[in-house]
Amino acid sequence: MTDPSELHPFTTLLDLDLDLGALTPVRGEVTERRLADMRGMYQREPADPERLVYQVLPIEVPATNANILCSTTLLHPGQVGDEFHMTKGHFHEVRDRGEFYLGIAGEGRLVMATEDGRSVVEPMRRGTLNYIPGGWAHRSVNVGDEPLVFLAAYIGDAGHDYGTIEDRGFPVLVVHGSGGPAVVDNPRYRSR
Ligand code: M6P
Ligand code: ZN
Repeated sequence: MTDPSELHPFTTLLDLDLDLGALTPVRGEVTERRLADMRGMYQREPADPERLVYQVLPIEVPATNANILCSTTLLHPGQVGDEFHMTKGHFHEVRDRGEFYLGIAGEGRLVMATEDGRSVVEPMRRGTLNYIPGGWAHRSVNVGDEPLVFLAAYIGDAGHDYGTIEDRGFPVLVVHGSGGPAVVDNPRYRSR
Protein backbone atom coordinates (compact mmCIF):
# COMPACT_ATOMS: atom_id res chain seq x y z
CA MET A 1 0.00 0.00 0.00
CA THR A 2 1.54 3.31 -1.05
CA ASP A 3 -1.17 5.68 0.25
CA PRO A 4 -1.65 5.06 3.99
CA SER A 5 -5.01 6.86 3.92
CA GLU A 6 -6.41 3.83 2.04
CA LEU A 7 -6.48 2.04 5.39
CA HIS A 8 -9.79 2.82 7.04
CA PRO A 9 -9.54 4.12 10.64
CA PHE A 10 -10.89 1.70 13.25
CA THR A 11 -11.45 1.42 16.97
CA THR A 12 -10.89 -1.79 18.90
CA LEU A 13 -12.45 -2.08 22.31
CA LEU A 14 -10.00 -4.03 24.43
CA ASP A 15 -12.21 -6.02 26.73
CA LEU A 16 -10.27 -7.65 29.54
CA ASP A 17 -11.68 -11.03 30.50
CA LEU A 18 -10.42 -11.50 34.05
CA ASP A 19 -11.06 -15.25 34.03
CA LEU A 20 -9.08 -15.90 30.87
CA GLY A 21 -6.78 -12.94 31.11
CA ALA A 22 -7.48 -12.51 27.41
CA LEU A 23 -8.30 -9.46 25.38
CA THR A 24 -10.94 -9.61 22.70
CA PRO A 25 -11.73 -9.07 19.92
CA VAL A 26 -8.83 -10.12 17.74
CA ARG A 27 -8.24 -8.69 14.27
CA GLY A 28 -6.10 -11.25 12.51
CA GLU A 29 -4.65 -14.71 12.98
CA VAL A 30 -3.73 -15.90 16.48
CA THR A 31 -0.24 -17.40 16.84
CA GLU A 32 0.08 -20.24 19.35
CA ARG A 33 3.48 -21.25 20.68
CA ARG A 34 4.00 -24.60 22.33
CA LEU A 35 7.16 -25.97 23.93
CA ALA A 36 7.76 -27.90 20.70
CA ASP A 37 8.04 -24.54 18.86
CA MET A 38 10.83 -23.46 21.23
CA ARG A 39 13.30 -26.35 20.91
CA GLY A 40 16.65 -25.64 22.53
CA MET A 41 15.53 -22.37 24.13
CA TYR A 42 15.10 -23.73 27.65
CA GLN A 43 18.11 -25.20 29.41
CA ARG A 44 16.24 -28.45 29.96
CA GLU A 45 14.46 -30.38 27.21
CA PRO A 46 10.75 -30.43 28.18
CA ALA A 47 8.92 -33.74 28.68
CA ASP A 48 5.61 -32.38 27.32
CA PRO A 49 6.31 -30.62 23.99
CA GLU A 50 2.59 -30.07 23.32
CA ARG A 51 2.19 -27.74 26.32
CA LEU A 52 0.76 -24.36 25.25
CA VAL A 53 3.06 -21.57 26.45
CA TYR A 54 1.65 -18.41 24.86
CA GLN A 55 -0.71 -16.90 22.32
CA VAL A 56 -0.21 -13.72 20.31
CA LEU A 57 -3.46 -11.97 19.34
CA PRO A 58 -2.79 -9.38 16.65
CA ILE A 59 -4.51 -6.22 15.53
CA GLU A 60 -3.35 -6.54 11.95
CA VAL A 61 -2.49 -3.65 9.66
CA PRO A 62 -0.05 -3.72 6.72
CA ALA A 63 3.53 -4.35 7.92
CA THR A 64 5.07 -1.15 6.58
CA ASN A 65 6.84 1.71 8.31
CA ALA A 66 3.71 3.81 7.70
CA ASN A 67 1.88 1.71 10.31
CA ILE A 68 2.13 0.71 13.94
CA LEU A 69 1.56 -3.00 14.52
CA CYS A 70 -0.17 -4.01 17.75
CA SER A 71 -0.62 -7.36 19.42
CA THR A 72 -1.66 -8.72 22.76
CA THR A 73 0.40 -11.57 24.20
CA LEU A 74 -1.06 -14.00 26.71
CA LEU A 75 1.79 -15.90 28.35
CA HIS A 76 0.56 -18.76 30.55
CA PRO A 77 2.17 -19.42 33.94
CA GLY A 78 4.49 -22.41 34.30
CA GLN A 79 8.09 -23.56 34.37
CA VAL A 80 10.47 -25.79 32.46
CA GLY A 81 12.93 -26.93 35.11
CA ASP A 82 13.89 -23.77 37.02
CA GLU A 83 13.01 -21.47 34.12
CA PHE A 84 9.72 -19.65 33.95
CA HIS A 85 7.57 -19.73 30.83
CA MET A 86 8.84 -17.18 28.33
CA THR A 87 8.45 -16.02 24.74
CA LYS A 88 10.97 -17.00 22.08
CA GLY A 89 12.35 -13.48 21.99
CA HIS A 90 13.73 -11.68 18.97
CA PHE A 91 15.69 -8.80 17.54
CA HIS A 92 13.94 -6.76 14.90
CA GLU A 93 15.11 -7.63 11.40
CA VAL A 94 15.31 -3.88 10.82
CA ARG A 95 17.53 -3.41 13.86
CA ASP A 96 16.76 0.21 14.69
CA ARG A 97 13.01 -0.28 15.07
CA GLY A 98 11.61 0.38 18.56
CA GLU A 99 8.64 -1.09 20.42
CA PHE A 100 6.69 -0.64 23.64
CA TYR A 101 4.79 -2.98 25.93
CA LEU A 102 1.85 -1.97 28.12
CA GLY A 103 1.29 -4.41 30.98
CA ILE A 104 -2.35 -5.50 31.42
CA ALA A 105 -2.38 -8.47 33.84
CA GLY A 106 -0.05 -10.82 35.69
CA GLU A 107 3.55 -10.44 36.78
CA GLY A 108 6.52 -10.69 34.49
CA ARG A 109 10.02 -9.68 33.58
CA LEU A 110 11.14 -8.21 30.29
CA VAL A 111 14.62 -9.40 29.35
CA MET A 112 16.40 -7.18 26.83
CA ALA A 113 19.85 -7.60 25.30
CA THR A 114 22.10 -5.99 22.72
CA GLU A 115 24.20 -7.90 20.19
CA ASP A 116 27.37 -6.93 22.09
CA GLY A 117 26.07 -8.71 25.20
CA ARG A 118 24.60 -5.97 27.41
CA SER A 119 21.39 -6.99 29.18
CA VAL A 120 18.63 -5.28 31.16
CA VAL A 121 15.71 -6.91 33.00
CA GLU A 122 12.65 -4.79 33.74
CA PRO A 123 9.40 -5.52 35.63
CA MET A 124 6.08 -6.08 33.84
CA ARG A 125 2.67 -5.90 35.48
CA ARG A 126 -0.67 -4.15 35.01
CA GLY A 127 0.12 -0.53 34.18
CA THR A 128 3.84 -0.80 33.36
CA LEU A 129 5.02 0.75 30.13
CA ASN A 130 8.27 -0.84 28.92
CA TYR A 131 10.08 1.01 26.17
CA ILE A 132 12.34 -1.17 24.01
CA PRO A 133 14.76 0.94 21.97
CA GLY A 134 16.01 -0.24 18.57
CA GLY A 135 18.90 -2.70 18.75
CA TRP A 136 17.61 -4.46 21.88
CA ALA A 137 16.34 -8.05 21.62
CA HIS A 138 13.34 -8.67 23.86
CA ARG A 139 11.80 -11.67 25.61
CA SER A 140 9.01 -11.63 28.19
CA VAL A 141 8.90 -14.04 31.11
CA ASN A 142 5.90 -14.91 33.32
CA VAL A 143 7.16 -15.09 36.92
CA GLY A 144 3.67 -15.29 38.52
CA ASP A 145 0.82 -17.76 38.92
CA GLU A 146 -1.60 -16.01 36.55
CA PRO A 147 -1.42 -15.33 32.80
CA LEU A 148 0.90 -12.44 31.93
CA VAL A 149 -0.96 -10.24 29.45
CA PHE A 150 0.51 -7.23 27.65
CA LEU A 151 -0.12 -5.09 24.62
CA ALA A 152 2.82 -4.54 22.25
CA ALA A 153 3.13 -1.83 19.60
CA TYR A 154 5.96 -1.46 17.11
CA ILE A 155 6.90 0.09 13.80
CA GLY A 156 5.27 -2.00 11.09
CA ASP A 157 8.29 -2.97 8.99
CA ALA A 158 10.37 -4.12 12.01
CA GLY A 159 10.17 -7.87 11.28
CA HIS A 160 11.21 -10.65 13.69
CA ASP A 161 14.76 -12.03 13.70
CA TYR A 162 14.49 -15.22 15.76
CA GLY A 163 17.63 -16.84 14.32
CA THR A 164 20.13 -14.72 16.24
CA ILE A 165 18.49 -15.68 19.55
CA GLU A 166 18.21 -19.34 18.50
CA ASP A 167 21.97 -19.36 17.77
CA ARG A 168 23.22 -17.35 20.73
CA GLY A 169 20.51 -17.22 23.43
CA PHE A 170 20.09 -14.30 25.84
CA PRO A 171 22.98 -13.41 28.22
CA VAL A 172 20.72 -13.98 31.25
CA LEU A 173 17.92 -16.33 32.35
CA VAL A 174 15.03 -15.71 34.75
CA VAL A 175 14.70 -18.68 37.12
CA HIS A 176 12.73 -19.65 40.20
CA GLY A 177 15.19 -18.95 43.03
CA SER A 178 14.84 -19.63 46.77
CA GLY A 179 13.87 -15.98 47.38
CA GLY A 180 11.63 -15.62 44.31
CA PRO A 181 12.43 -14.89 40.66
CA ALA A 182 16.16 -14.54 40.08
CA VAL A 183 18.24 -13.34 37.14
CA VAL A 184 21.26 -15.56 36.49
CA ASP A 185 23.89 -15.74 33.75
CA ASN A 186 23.03 -18.05 30.88
CA PRO A 187 25.80 -20.68 30.81
CA ARG A 188 25.00 -21.43 27.15
CA TYR A 189 25.08 -17.80 25.94
CA ARG A 190 27.33 -17.40 22.91
CA SER A 191 28.96 -13.99 22.99
CA ARG A 192 30.56 -12.55 19.89
C1 M6P B 1 4.87 -9.18 21.54
C2 M6P B 1 5.50 -8.53 20.35
C3 M6P B 1 5.29 -9.44 19.15
C4 M6P B 1 5.83 -10.83 19.45
C5 M6P B 1 5.19 -11.40 20.70
C6 M6P B 1 5.74 -12.76 21.13
O1 M6P B 1 3.49 -9.25 21.33
O2 M6P B 1 6.85 -8.30 20.58
O3 M6P B 1 5.96 -8.88 18.04
O4 M6P B 1 5.61 -11.70 18.35
O5 M6P B 1 5.41 -10.48 21.76
O6 M6P B 1 7.13 -12.77 21.19
P1 M6P B 1 8.01 -13.64 20.17
O7 M6P B 1 7.64 -13.25 18.78
O8 M6P B 1 9.43 -13.30 20.52
O9 M6P B 1 7.70 -15.06 20.42
ZN1 ZN C 1 9.63 -6.92 18.79
